Amino acid sequence: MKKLTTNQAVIVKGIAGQYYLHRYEPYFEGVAVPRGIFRKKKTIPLPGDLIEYSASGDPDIPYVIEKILPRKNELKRPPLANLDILLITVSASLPVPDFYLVDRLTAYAEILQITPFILLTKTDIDDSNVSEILNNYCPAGFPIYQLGFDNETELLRLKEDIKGEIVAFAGQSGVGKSTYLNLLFGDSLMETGELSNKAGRGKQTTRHIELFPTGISYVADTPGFQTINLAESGITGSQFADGYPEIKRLAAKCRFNNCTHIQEPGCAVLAADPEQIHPERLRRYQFLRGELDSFYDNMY
Ligand SMILES: Nc1nc2c(ncn2[C@@H]2O[C@H](COP(=O)(O)OP(=O)(O)O)[C@@H](O)[C@H]2O)c(=O)[nH]1
Ligand SMILES: [Mg+2]
Ligand SMILES: [Zn+2]
Repeated sequence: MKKLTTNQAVIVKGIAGQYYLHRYEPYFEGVAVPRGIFRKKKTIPLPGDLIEYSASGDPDIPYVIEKILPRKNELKRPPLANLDILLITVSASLPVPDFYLVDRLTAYAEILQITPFILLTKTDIDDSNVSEILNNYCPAGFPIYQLGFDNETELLRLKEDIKGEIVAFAGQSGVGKSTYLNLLFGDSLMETGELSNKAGRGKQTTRHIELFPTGISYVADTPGFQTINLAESGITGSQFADGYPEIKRLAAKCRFNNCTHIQEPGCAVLAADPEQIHPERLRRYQFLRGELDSFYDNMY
């Protein structure tokens, strides 16, 4: 995340037109309403937005959002701006890894300029799948963390690498998202209860996304990334291919510059070694690409 100055903050939550601002350095917390101009322009502030604020003079709502800084990315579902890192959680034991889901999530993240981290959990229970997962995702260059209840070092390395960033968990149910959320931030998540109560303003039934300042980073309390529909997100076939760093690297050498890497002659991706792109990851890419291309073909 960008370093903030003293008139800037992060929106951590918005309820009924009021926005909860936070900054670590120097520490700041406050409630704000946007200037009228946003309403006219139909710009809706989102959690994760970096904003500039000023004092309003109103003791109930002491701040005004003057400006939303340019967004690095904007997610529709869940509604969130400027996500830096997606913590894609995969179990080395049970549940059996859903490689298609991991591929869709990594591609989605890459396309939106979110860094995909692979959190490989339960390595203390079973490490027989570890090398397969590493072989699939190392060629892409994604940071991978081998986590287990016996591996404190790797957890500390992860903690260090998410410092100052806006992060969210993703992955199948049962892989350890809640477990590692607590292992990473447990104590500080308790403390943020105070901020969220203040933000609660009585009974709140509608679903909203909230970023928790964890003392280290901001973590989204979203269950929204257990699945991702690429076509629904408006991602095209060629964008999808660019979501694979190892394909992107090789594609420059394909004979055709619109190569889909499915069956073209002179395709450098099809000709690559298993260390450059894992054969199963390539096969899954081809399946997902075919699915995406036929979705768009059928639309017109
Ligand atoms: N041994 C071991 N168990 C784990 C690990 N991560 C998660 N678990 C267990 O797996 C189960 C599901 O974890 P949970 O965090 O609820 O998964 P979620 O559905 O992704 O939030 C729980 O019983 C956890 O204790 C791990 O690294 N090692
Ligand atoms: Mg959970
Ligand atoms: Zn190709």
